[in-house]
Amino acid sequence: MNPPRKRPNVVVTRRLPPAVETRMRELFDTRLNHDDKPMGPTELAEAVREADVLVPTVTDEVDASILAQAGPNLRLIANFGNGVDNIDVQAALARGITVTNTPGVLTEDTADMTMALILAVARRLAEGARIVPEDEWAGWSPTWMLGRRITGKRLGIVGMGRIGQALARRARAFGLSIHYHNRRRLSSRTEEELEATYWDSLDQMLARMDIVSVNCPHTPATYHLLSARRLKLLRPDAVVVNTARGEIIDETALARMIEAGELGGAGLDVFEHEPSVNPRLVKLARSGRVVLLPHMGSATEEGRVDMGEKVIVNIKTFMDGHRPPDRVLPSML
Ligand code: 8YV
Repeated sequence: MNPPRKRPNVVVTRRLPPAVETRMRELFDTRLNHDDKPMGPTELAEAVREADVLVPTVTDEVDASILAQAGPNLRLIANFGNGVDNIDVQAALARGITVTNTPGVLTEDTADMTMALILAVARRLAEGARIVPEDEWAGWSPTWMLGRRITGKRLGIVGMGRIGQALARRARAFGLSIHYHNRRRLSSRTEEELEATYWDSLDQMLARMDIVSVNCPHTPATYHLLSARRLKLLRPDAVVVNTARGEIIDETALARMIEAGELGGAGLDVFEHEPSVNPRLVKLARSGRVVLLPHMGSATEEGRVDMGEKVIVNIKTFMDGHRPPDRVLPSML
């Protein structure tokens, strides 16, 4: 008889929904982070030394120096999240560590939030929502709190993966015309279905859009993709929305241009140095031309449970000796 297989030692770096934590404890020898404090380099190094499987989130910087301290048992990093820019995937793969993520289950929620930010900036939702509770409403006026119409405007989507396409579907329903730039052009069938126009040149697309939404992953190739030079190509009343990663936009250049009236505004859910936010953007948010959210694009109860389920399936499949469904491959980086 084979000896019973040892349950894997799984270290989870943040609190997850109770149903997910309970199931993980049933299946694995799971170490939870009860006080939910983000782990610093010392705690992360300790976690990778002891774990067979690490379950990090966007708040964990699993870089090459952390991975260099991994113990011989660390075989899988099952990221609780879609983006894997918090992990040095190349360094992990070089050490024979498999990396997985949670694609698909946060697509609709993130696309909803992107659409909400487009509306919030164009129709001044955040400003308006402050006025009644702060007792500042003197009554209706025909010339007060005027935003900009959405219908008939051009939306340029930078990164037409799952989330970009889900956004395109929503935006069509709001009467926007859809334009996109992507590493790979979509099939003509999908383009027709989304009524989307492909731009091979990002620069040319940017110069013609009323609203630009960033929906690509953060990789070395997309770092500051919306650079100061590219932001200058935008129309002076254009709005920029980002629910992907802060690093994709040069935030300082963005803030400078909005301050100078060279851009219409921005709606941002993600920032380069989370949780700190560029003070110039914060100041602009007080004046109303910028709407800032604390990285809550995928924050729904259902989404978090689905993400947890994906993490569990990835770990279980891997531990059973099979290829986990959501492996991150070098070609995706
Ligand atoms: C998640 C995200 O909340 O999955 C992603 O890439 O940006 C977020 O929506 C976060 O990553 C969880 O780790």
